[in-house]
Amino acid sequence: MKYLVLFGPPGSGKGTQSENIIKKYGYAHISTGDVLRAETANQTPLGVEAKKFMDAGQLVPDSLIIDMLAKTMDSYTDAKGIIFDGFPRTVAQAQALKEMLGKRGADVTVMINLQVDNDELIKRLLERGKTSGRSDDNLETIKKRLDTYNSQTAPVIDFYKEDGKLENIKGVGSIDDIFNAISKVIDAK
Ligand code: B4P
Repeated sequence: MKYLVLFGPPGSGKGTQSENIIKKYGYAHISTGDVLRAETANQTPLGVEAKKFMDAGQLVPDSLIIDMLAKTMDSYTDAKGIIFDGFPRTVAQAQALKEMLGKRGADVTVMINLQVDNDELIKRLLERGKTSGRSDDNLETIKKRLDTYNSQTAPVIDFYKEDGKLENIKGVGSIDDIFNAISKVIDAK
């Protein structure tokens, strides 16, 4: 089974490209953002707690996310592959994922890092915010998310670089061209 980490700053296209990977490769998909939004919509205790952080442009605490991910992953034992979309977002989450997979005798196959500059990210998120109903639909929250990304999430890149799993892909240009670049990386693994 392949274990794909799809990584990048807010608005880099993780969700968009995950849809393409699912269509072409039939992999299972775990988006921590989607799971959190569903928990929030259903007003579960986790959702109520998570909403406070998401509304403030902050990360949801590692302990909540790691428990949630372990439960979700256990339901995908027969998949050809799993896409981790938006996870890990901290070095502690990356370490927890390595442990979880290690218990299955497995490891991350590749970490795909979508590289997009700040101006483009802000433009995309403001545009998405017009219809998404997400909390990051305004410049203030978007800037907080980008700060959080730079301070807490970007260090995850070095974790995977040192582990020999990092593949950088330019995340600007047509969605199809970016997907072709991602496909080449997946096919090579
Ligand atoms: P997520 O749901 O992961 O979403 P995201 O980072 O905002 O966006 P993504 O990169 O998927 O971009 P998209 O494809 O939509 O996170 C939401 C929140 O959940 C976080 O803030 C955090 O609080 C919480 N959370 C999630 N996981 C967590 C974790 N592990 N730990 C702690 N907290 C966690 O693309 C954006 C827009 O750009 C779209 O409108 C799309 O159409 C457009 N677009 C995409 N590709 C394009 C291209 N090539 N050109 C032009 N536009 C493009």
